[in-house]
Amino acid sequence: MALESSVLAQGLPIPENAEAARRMTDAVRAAGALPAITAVVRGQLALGLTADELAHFLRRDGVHKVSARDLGVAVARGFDGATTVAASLAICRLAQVPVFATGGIGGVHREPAFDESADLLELSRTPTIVVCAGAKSILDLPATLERLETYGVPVIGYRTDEFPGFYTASSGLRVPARADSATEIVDIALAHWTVAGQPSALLVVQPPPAAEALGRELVDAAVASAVADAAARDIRGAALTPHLLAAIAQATGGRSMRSNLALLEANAALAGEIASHLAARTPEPSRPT
Ligand code: PSU
Ligand code: MN
Repeated sequence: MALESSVLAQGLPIPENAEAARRMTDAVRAAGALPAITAVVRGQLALGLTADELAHFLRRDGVHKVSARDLGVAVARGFDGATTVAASLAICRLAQVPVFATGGIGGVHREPAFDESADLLELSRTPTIVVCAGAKSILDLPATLERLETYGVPVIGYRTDEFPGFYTASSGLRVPARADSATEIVDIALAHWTVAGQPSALLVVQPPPAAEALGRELVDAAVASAVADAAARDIRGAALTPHLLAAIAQATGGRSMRSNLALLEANAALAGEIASHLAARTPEPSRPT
């Protein structure tokens, strides 16, 4: 199963990014699955990093943020690139990786400027189970859910009826379906792909661990000031998401970061469990002779 690298190189500060990488990969292994971090390493698409490569990405000097549209440029120019959910899903599609975990997906941004993450488009065309804690309330969550419906992406609440708001368990929005076990999730994914013939991802949303979740008022206030600050400085495009994340970490006195680390670990653990169940249900891929 796959993990992204943009959250490590752009989403979290040093040294918490190293803690995130360690906790996620340990959680996947503890669930009996094999973690592989996606990236572009000196122009090569990578599924799994060596210890040296990971250390370089965690130091992040000269590491570009790479979305799906940037993969060709990064390969042709020989860049090092940390892959967003969108670019990581493109790699999952190429390598037929069936399970992927992240913290929060990108989505439809709030006003003032139109901005919609390519994560949504790649979810529409990648048959991979994606485990996340919903999308951050830096985004327009109702519009993000509507877009997921348009794109044919099932949203499955893991032990919840609500779409989580990343740092918070509740967003006030209901999910269209719920599952209470990894086997139920695997059943739905196999039915979605093989019986219904759908080409899209299955988005599994899990609330952040209760002990580290933040209150909705705290998050709403931090988000409002982060969004206003980004608008005042006219920050747009690929720089917007990393800027908002850093502003929220500052506004919550680092509490958002503790919850970010805890939910990354929990999502990796659930994805590892799903990958183990899926492997037990599907035949071994045929190996070239
Ligand atoms: N959510 C997080 N941390 C992150 C991201 C999302 O909690 O670092 C990253 C992911 O890699 C996601 C990307 O795919 O931000 C979305 O960026 P954009 O909005 O530019 O598509
Ligand atoms: Mn964008």
